[in-house]
This record gives sequence, C-alpha cells and structure tokens, in this order.
Amino acid sequence: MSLDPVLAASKSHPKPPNAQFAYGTAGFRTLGAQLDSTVFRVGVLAALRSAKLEGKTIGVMITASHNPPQDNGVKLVDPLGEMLPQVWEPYATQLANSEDLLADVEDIVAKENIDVGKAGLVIVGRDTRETGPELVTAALDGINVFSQSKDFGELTTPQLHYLVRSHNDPEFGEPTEQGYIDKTVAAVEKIMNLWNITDPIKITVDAANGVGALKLKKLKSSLIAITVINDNTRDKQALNVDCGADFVKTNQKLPANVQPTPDTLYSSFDGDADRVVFYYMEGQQFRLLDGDRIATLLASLLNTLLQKVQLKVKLGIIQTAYANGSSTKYIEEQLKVPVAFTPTGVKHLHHKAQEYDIGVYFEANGHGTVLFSDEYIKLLKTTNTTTEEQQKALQTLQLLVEVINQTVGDSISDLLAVLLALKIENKSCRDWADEYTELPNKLFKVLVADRFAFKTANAERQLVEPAGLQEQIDALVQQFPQGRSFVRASGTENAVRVYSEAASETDCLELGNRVCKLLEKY
Ligand code: G16
Repeated sequence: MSLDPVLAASKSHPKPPNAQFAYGTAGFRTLGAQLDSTVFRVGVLAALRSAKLEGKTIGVMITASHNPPQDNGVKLVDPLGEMLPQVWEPYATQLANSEDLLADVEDIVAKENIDVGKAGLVIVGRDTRETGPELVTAALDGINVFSQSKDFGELTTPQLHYLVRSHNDPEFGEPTEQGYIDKTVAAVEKIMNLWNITDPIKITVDAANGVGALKLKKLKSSLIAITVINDNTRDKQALNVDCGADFVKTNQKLPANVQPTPDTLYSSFDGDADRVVFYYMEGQQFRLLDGDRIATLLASLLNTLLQKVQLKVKLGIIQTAYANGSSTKYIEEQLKVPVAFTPTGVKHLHHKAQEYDIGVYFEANGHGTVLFSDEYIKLLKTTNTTTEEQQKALQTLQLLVEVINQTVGDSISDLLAVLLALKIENKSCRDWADEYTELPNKLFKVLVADRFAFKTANAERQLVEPAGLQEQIDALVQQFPQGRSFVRASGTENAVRVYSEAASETDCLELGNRVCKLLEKY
C-alpha cells in the first residue's frame, strides 16, 4: 500500500512555522489553537501503531486535563489501555516536528517494518474544551489515511482507556460507554449487598466544570447518591478555574461553590476525570486527603481482606518524589508494605506497578489506580474458603478487580473504591485523616527561560543540570528540620515545579521560597 495519501491529507493541516512540539509526561500539550497539525500527525501515527500490532485497536484522547481552558493536548493509548510505549514517543515527536512528512512516515514504517495495510481501528475521545471538535476532525483525517476510525465524542480519559481495552479484550467488558457504567455500578452494588450496606454512598463532587460532571450524572443506582457541583461544561472558560483536583491540591483549600458541612467528605476531579482528591473541614481546619491517602486507604483494605482469606501475595505501593514523607513512613512502618519510587507521570508508576500481584500506585495529586496481576486474578478464582467471613472477603477482593479501572487512574472508579473502603472499614473522614500526620508541604510553579535545561536523576529527586544547583538546594534543605525539596521541569506546562516539605508550616514556606529564589537567574 502506498504511503503517498498522507501528503494530500496533510495539506488541510499545515504545521505552524517555527513551532516545536515534544511528547511529554502526558503526550503533547500546548495552546489548543496550535495543535491542529500535531493532532493530525498523531492520528497518522495511531494508524501506524495499529498496523504494527496487526490491526489491534488503538486510542487517541484529546485533552489537556488539568491545564487552563485555552490549552489542549493529545495522547495515544495502546491496546490493553496502557500509554504509548516510551520507545514510540520519539516517533510522535519526529512526526509532530517534521518538515517532510512523507519521508518521516517512510522512515518509521521502515524502522518498525510496518505493513500499513494491516491497520485496524483507531478510536477517538475528547474532553469538553472549545478546541476539541476541530481537533477531533484533524485526528480523524490523520487516522483515515491508513486505518478505520470511530469517534466516541466526549469521554473521560479513563473511559477512552476502558474502551480501547474492551475493543481488544472482550472479556474486559462491553466496548461501549454504557458497558463501562454498567460494569462499575454492578460491582459497587454487589459489594454493598455483600456487606449489607443499605444506606447509599453519598458525596458532593466538584467536577472542575469538566467532562466528569456529564459522566457522573449517568451513574444510575439507588445505592449511589452523588451531588455534582462545578458542572458547567457549557462555559468553556470555566474549566479547572478556581476548582478541580489540581486547584485543591496545589492551593490546599476548598474549591469555589463548596459550602462545607463540618466533618463531611467532599471530592474534586480534574478536567478529564483521571485524578481525584478528597477533603473535609475539621472546625476551621481544611484537611486534604490526597493520592497518598488514597493509596494507604486502599492498600490497607486489600491487606485486611487478604489476611482474612489467608492469601499471601506480593503487594506494593508506588509513589513519586511528591509523596509526603510521613505517608512513606506510615506505609513502611505501620502497613508494612514495600514502597517503590518512580519519576512523575502515571506511565512510569503504571509500569512499576505491573511488577507486583497487587500494585497500588498513586501520585500525590490524586492520579492513580490499583493493578492486579493475571496470576492474582486466577488465584482468587481457585481459592477455597471455610467460613462465611472468609467467603465475603474473597468475593469483595474479586469485585474490587471490577470496580477499579485497571487501565489507568480513574476519578469515578477511584471515588467509588474509596467510599466503599470507608464503609467496609467503618472509617469516618477523621479516622482516615488521623492515620498519620502529614509534614507541611507546598508546591510552587516558577517560570524560567528554558525548562528543558533542568535535568534530573534518582526518580526526579535530584537535579543533575544546571550544574551546581542541586548542591545549593541541599545546603538550604539542611537548615530545616525534616526538610526536603526538589526541582523538576513540568512535562505538561511551560514551567519548573518546586516542592518543599519541612517540620513546620513556616519552615516549609521559607524553604520553598528560598529554593524558588535560587531559580531567578535561570
Ligand atoms: C499529567 C500526568 C501526571 C502528572 C501531571 C503533572 O496529569 O498524567 O502523571 O503528575 O500531568 O505533570 P507535570 O508535573 O510533569 O506537569 P494530567 O492529569 O494533567 O493528565
């Protein structure tokens, strides 16, 4: 099959002159208005990926998640719902920046030995951003050069991951949005029946004025009572503004439009519903329950259930440098579960989590899930129990595999898993928050001339470039009891991030501000 049609199709999607694109932490992200050619070319690459994998279904998600409303982005999803393998990321960057598209497509086809005639299906989803519909057109134009395509319209990112997986693996679920909803709701209801929970799970969710609002409203069950706020998806300028998981985590305060009842749990999603955080007011104090807390809550529930059934499996928790030092200590010393660290980016955590029977991975920002190995799922099917209590624990473990979206972090399924865990373990939000005391911590965003000049090692905990900067950070950190700070370039925004942590609020702020000051000359 000739590769030439790519040239004719690309004429309607010219690359902006002098623009440079890089496939980062979560694909390409920049102003939506600059992305037309990039999304077209990602469509072409998705078709090549499908052909390389002998016609497997591939996904294209158009979203910029937590970024501001004018941004957009695009990322590729592999057949089992995983992120694009890292060895293919340079191809995405190569095509996005190409000045001779035909030659670059030929180069990839030759290197990967692809028969483009074998391309199968590429499915497309998007969040609610204004530039979404035109970027979907660009993606479809790119895909259709070599492959079949199907546009699923507005979806959460995890729903698109689910759909890709279920197209390739029918046992995973019905390959429709309704299939996703039915699978999740049925498993939640079964767990509630098993534990005789008749009082519906109730919570108010801030949906960041994003696609999560539309999808939460489709969960119909007499046992799930979710109130959705910040659900204005028609106002395209409202997305993630003063609300959403990133706002709450970064500012450590309530989002707009929450009038809190004390000691009542609330939750926030991000713009494409793949992150979730929880919080409540204890008197005048705002208490955040972030990704670290979700990981400890779910790991502790799984541990308890495994012990009841007397199952010995390899359970581990994966964190990044952003994890609060107290959470790591609690996991290792109290839960007695091993902790591994990876660089930021769910693709790294996901990969590491696959090394365990049960890999619980969460970034502090609320992005994460639990992975269950095939051996573990088989073990659950062949395990015999003797008591009713054991049988209940075993069935709960089996159903949790259905509730939790194993393809990627998912606000909806993580929300439900957390609310179930609290019900089953009979924990209040205070019980959950009192499991350990977080060290005061703060995240800063600093604008620099060239964020790519900041290079890190040791799971992003140390800078190797610019030379000498890490030594200066280390010297500052030593001045603060329990101090910790690191600097890394964002992969999704044009900025450098600074994290600081210390024994007191004042020290934490002081340390963070002084590290930010070091960055002024860059
Ligand atoms: C994306 C990634 C996350 C990452 C976040 C921030 O999240 O999927 O793994 O933590 O960006 O990354 P960075 O600090 O490199 O900008 P999302 O929710 O925006 O897709």
